[in-house]
Parts: sequence; structure tokens; C-alpha cells
Amino acid sequence: MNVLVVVPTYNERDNLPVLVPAVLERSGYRMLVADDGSPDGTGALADELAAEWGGRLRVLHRTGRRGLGRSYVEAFRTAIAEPVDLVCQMDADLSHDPGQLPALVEAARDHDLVLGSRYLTGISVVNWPLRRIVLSTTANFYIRAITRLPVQDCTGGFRCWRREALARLPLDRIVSDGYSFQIEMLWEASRLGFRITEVPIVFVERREGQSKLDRHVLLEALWMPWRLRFGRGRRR
Ligand SMILES: Nc1nc2c(ncn2[C@@H]2O[C@H](COP(=O)(O)OP(=O)(O)OP(=O)(O)O)[C@@H](O)[C@H]2O)c(=O)[nH]1
Ligand SMILES: [Mg+2]
Repeated sequence: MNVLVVVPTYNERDNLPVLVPAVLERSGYRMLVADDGSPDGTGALADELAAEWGGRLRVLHRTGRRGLGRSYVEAFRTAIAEPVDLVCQMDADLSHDPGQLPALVEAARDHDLVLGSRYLTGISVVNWPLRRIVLSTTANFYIRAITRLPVQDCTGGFRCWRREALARLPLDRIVSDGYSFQIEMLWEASRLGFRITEVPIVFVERREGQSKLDRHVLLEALWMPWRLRFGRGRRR
């Protein structure tokens, strides 16, 4: 299987040099970094890493308004035009363990979308303060209750798509900027009747750099389930 791993970055200069070799140590894997003009120089660092790794790492330098959703949409548009079987997505902050990529890839043999799930076997998060655990589990409960999406972890960013399936998603309809992007993509995948499954992952809180989770991102994620359920047609 040929795998392209898409990684959005904003101020991840301490994390990216650790992540890249950990992903690319496997043959058949390539990476696409989508940097949003990080003030800390992550983009330039990514270019240096790309020179080191030859054609296996490419960097997309975004201009214009920054945003996680926008970055993913742009990167996925590039990814679906690539000659790969699978497109994975993961955070750059080492919260997602590259060692768990093969498990996602394996499950994608007979699924269109594989979700790395923190909530499949209890709650698998390391170093999260209690308030983050409460926030995330409550958010997931709330999102599932409104959207009736049949999965445990609707907001995670560690996923694997079959490229052909990803190419069928209406990327131009995606409006989320923050991490409610993950909810929207999952909703569209579910509407299209994709074969979706979850595999357990362990999520480790970032050690370096800062979280970009802010009030706007949270409000967007609270609003999005209602918008999806009532504003954009019901799930089949
Ligand atoms: N290109 C781009 N990447 C972003 C943006 N915001 C966040 N990211 C990246 O998206 C990934 C997830 O962001 P985080 O800040 O870790 O958000 P989070 O995982 O929800 O929050 P924490 O759990 O606190 O780390 C990381 O790789 C970030 O660098 C953005 O506006 N543009
Ligand atoms: Mg993170």
C-alpha cells in the first residue's frame, strides 16, 4: 500500500523534526506538510527536511487566512491527485504516535475511513488534565447525541482514508476552520455511506509548543452538529 500522510502545522518547530523520520522510516510512506506561514519558522524547517528526504516529503506553504480546516482542504485536494492508495492525517505535535499508523493502514484494507479513536477501550489519553478529559468526552457525547454519528471519537485528527473515497467527498462544502473540521468530514463520509471503522489509539498530550484550541474553535464545534443535522440535510 502506498500511503501519503498529511500533517498540518502551525508553530511546530520542535515537533516536526521528530515526527518526520518516525513516519518516513517505513517504506511506502510519504508526507505532505501543510504549513500556515508559522511565525516560528516551521515552514523553512519543513523545506530543509524535504531536501533531506528527497521526494518523500513535500511542503505546501499556505498564504492568506490561516485555519486548520482550510489547510486540510487544500492539502487533501493535492493528496487526492497523488498516485497513492491511502491518505492518512495526523497532528504534528506527537500526540498521535506514528507507530500506530500501520494499524490504521491495515484497517483501511476493507474500509473507506478509519478513525483513530481515544474512546474505544475506555479513555486512552496520556497527560491530559481532568478538565481536558471532561471537555473532550462531553463534547463527543454531545456531538453524537445530535448528529447520531455511529462512532465513539468524532473529533480526533488521526485518520486514514482510501484515496478514492476521499476524492468523492465534497471538499468545497466544508466550512469549518478549527477542529470541527473533523466532525464535518466524518458527517459527509457517513452521508455518502462510506465504510467507517475505529481502531484504538493512545493520545499523548503535546509536550512542546502551544495548543491552538481557543474559544472560537470550541464554539464552532458546539454549533456545527446542529448545523449539520438541520442545515445540511439528514443522514441517510
Ligand atoms: N496549517 C495549520 N495547522 C494548524 C492550525 N492550527 C493548528 N494546526 C495544527 O493542527 C494540529 C492540531 O493542533 P493542536 O494545536 O495540537 O490542536 P489540538 O490537538 O486540538 O489541541 P491540543 O490537544 O491542546 O494539542 C497540529 O499539528 C497543529 O500544528 C492552523 O491554523 N493551520
Ligand atoms: Mg494537539
